[in-house]
Amino acid sequence: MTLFVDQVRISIRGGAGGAGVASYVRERGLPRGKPNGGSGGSGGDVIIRASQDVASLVSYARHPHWAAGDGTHGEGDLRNGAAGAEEVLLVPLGTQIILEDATVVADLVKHGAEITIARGGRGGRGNAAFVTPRRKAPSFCEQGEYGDELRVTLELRLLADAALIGFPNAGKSTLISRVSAAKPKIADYPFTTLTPNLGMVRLENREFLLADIPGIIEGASDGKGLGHEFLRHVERARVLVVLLDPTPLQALSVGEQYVALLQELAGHDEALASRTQVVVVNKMDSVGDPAEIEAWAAELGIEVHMISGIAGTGLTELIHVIADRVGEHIREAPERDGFVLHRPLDVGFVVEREGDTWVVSGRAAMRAINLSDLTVPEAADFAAKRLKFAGIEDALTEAGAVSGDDVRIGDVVFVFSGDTDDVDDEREILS
Ligand SMILES: Nc1nc2c(ncn2[C@@H]2O[C@H](COP(=O)(O)OP(=O)(O)OP(=O)(O)O)[C@@H](O)[C@H]2O)c(=O)[nH]1
Ligand SMILES: [Mg+2]
Repeated sequence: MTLFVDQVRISIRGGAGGAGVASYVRERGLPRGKPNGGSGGSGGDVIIRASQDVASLVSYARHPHWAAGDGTHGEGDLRNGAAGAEEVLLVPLGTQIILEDATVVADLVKHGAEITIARGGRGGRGNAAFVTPRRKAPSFCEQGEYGDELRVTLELRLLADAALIGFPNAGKSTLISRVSAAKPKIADYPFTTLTPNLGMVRLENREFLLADIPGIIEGASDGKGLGHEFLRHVERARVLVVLLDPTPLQALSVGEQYVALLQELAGHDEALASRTQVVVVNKMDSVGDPAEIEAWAAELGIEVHMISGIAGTGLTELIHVIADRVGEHIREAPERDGFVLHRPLDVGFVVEREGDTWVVSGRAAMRAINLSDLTVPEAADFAAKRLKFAGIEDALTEAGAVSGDDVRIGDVVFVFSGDTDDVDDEREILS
């Protein structure tokens, strides 16, 4: 049995940035030469990319944790650390990426479409980067930043050209096995097919991708049976092939099956009810009465194709009809558009009150205090300037903080003073 996974939750971490270093040129006779501490390398990003060479999400079900490489630390002599390797997760075409708050951030439809889902942390700067005319020998440096960490759900929605829709036992799997190389299980009990089968149908240099999904029953769109879970795979099919079964294997007549199937499709997604259809009555080798079926079709004003999957009658004509409808659809809408949302990078901060303490969180706040040793006065002074530069000092004042209040950022607690010097002279290194 081939394992088919169409929804999987994974956790992802961008690489951590390497730390900067504080070091000094060694010169004879001088205790401390010029600062020459290099910066840490940035952490690698995690990228999710669609690839036509990947057929399922099964490898992610087996391996749900992914991380990009960490940057290495800076060294003396102005040597910067190396950047961490990026991690690229290849997924099948038609994969959607969904955040924990249910936002769909990407729908990767085309080969090569990608999203940077987790950014690596910035490398910390070495002390050489903090030299200014007023600060000739900084003794502090930055730590590396952590990379983004998140959980996402990958959800596959097949991109078949045509999809077979029918009640269990209608003969969907038999049909796909006759017109393509797909080899699904076939049996006369309902829900023989448990996961979708895909088959490439080729005839006289025409071709289209056909999907066979588990049978749909009444109430499927409310979650009954198996079909519901798989309806998402017909959402993007250009053409729906509605397969009806006239034999006593079905409790409903052909006409009733048709009505019920359309109801389930509409219940799942209104747009599905108006999708191009090819209506087929199968098993005409058995009990079907062509005159009766013709009369029913005429009454509804639809075209019906009568075939026998087992005997193979009517199949060539049916394939041409499906290929025609698929072709028309492709001319109208050549590309199925995916998308990638460009989320603004989370660089902000939030000020909250916790008892007597002001708590500031967010990336900008962590950046401000991301120095190697805040007990060094010049480092603490620099952190204060950064808080001002990032607008955090103003935000605290606005929130009601006064000199002497405790402010906590991450693990660091300090006393608010709100009177930091002007920061204009260091704009570049404060960011
Ligand atoms: N007489 C007749 N029987 C058929 C024909 N096509 C399929 N069958 C029979 O109908 C039964 C169900 O066939 P499947 O192809 O497994 O049906 P399915 O629609 O895939 O069923 P599920 O996977 O359960 O949804 C089997 O016993 C088939 O042999 C046909 O053209 N004529
Ligand atoms: Mg089947």
